[in-house]
Amino acid sequence: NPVNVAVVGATGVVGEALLAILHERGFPVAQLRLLASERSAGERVEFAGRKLLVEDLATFDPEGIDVALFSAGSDVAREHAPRFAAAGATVIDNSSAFRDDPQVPLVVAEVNPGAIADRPRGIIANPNCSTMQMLVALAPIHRAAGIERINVATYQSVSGTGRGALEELGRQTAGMLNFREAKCEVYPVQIAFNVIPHGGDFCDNGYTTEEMKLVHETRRILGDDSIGVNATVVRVPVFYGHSEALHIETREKLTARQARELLQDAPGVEVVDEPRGGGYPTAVTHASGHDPVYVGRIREDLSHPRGLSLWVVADNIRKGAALNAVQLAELVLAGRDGTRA
Ligand code: 11C
Repeated sequence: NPVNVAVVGATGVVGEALLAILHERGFPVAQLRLLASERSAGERVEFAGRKLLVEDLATFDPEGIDVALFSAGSDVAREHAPRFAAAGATVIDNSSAFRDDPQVPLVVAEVNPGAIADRPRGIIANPNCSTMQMLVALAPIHRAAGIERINVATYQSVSGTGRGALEELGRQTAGMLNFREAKCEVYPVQIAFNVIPHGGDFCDNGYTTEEMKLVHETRRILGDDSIGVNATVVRVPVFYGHSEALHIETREKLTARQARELLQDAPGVEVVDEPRGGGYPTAVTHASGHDPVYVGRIREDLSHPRGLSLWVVADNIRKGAALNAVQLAELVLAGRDGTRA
């Protein structure tokens, strides 16, 4: 049965993708309400060929909303998600606000879908994009051979930072090609023609918040606190699609061929691994605008008897955020218990 859906953060980069994906997948929408801050309220946004009005979240009454897809940052989620849940909606939140709340499941649709059933607060958390794609690729390997340790370096596109960052990369690139100096407003240093070893904020331990999300979210989603994760998050001048170089150590030996075969059968994964003819996935040639998590360059680590190296690429706005949120909403509808959507 169609349900009433609210999209919170409807004018953002992820909000826009949420609307496109709801439409593409034929999500059963009865009524769709688009919400944003007062600043964006009054704008019109397209859904299924119609221009819908964006309403002010602060004054919106959530009564009657069945599913609320939040993509408006942690502060907004902390303030408003509980209000929607109290009114009977199931909230799926894209921010990091609830990801370490034991009462809020943290779910990747292909990895731990069963976890959504236990949601006492009526809220489900969507993982961070770099964790999301890493675990779609690694969960099948973890199930088959057990992962002891993950070393990951990310190459994250600017869309992960939001619309302002997309504009900054475009502006700096165009400006520099015209011999103008780069103006930095979103990133602390120039992003055009550069790579920046910094995503999120720095923590006291020297890592960044983006790096620590890879540690904590991985353990929580795979349900194994013994997994060691060491991450370096890097921002690159790419518009859409995050790439990751993964080096993992498994408990049981897994050959590259075995890993390739496992991943060929894994949900949500597409293996692109014929590297000689350029058969490896990249953000631009494969990921951007597409749903799968692409895996290539699968090979055995020359320096470790149970080590594997992989290259993993996905659209951070789709699988990394909006697509997974819609998949979770689909799972919620599939498991409806009659009291909550
Ligand atoms: C980025 N992963 O690429 C981030 C954006 O915790 O959901 C999303 C932040 C989050 O910068």
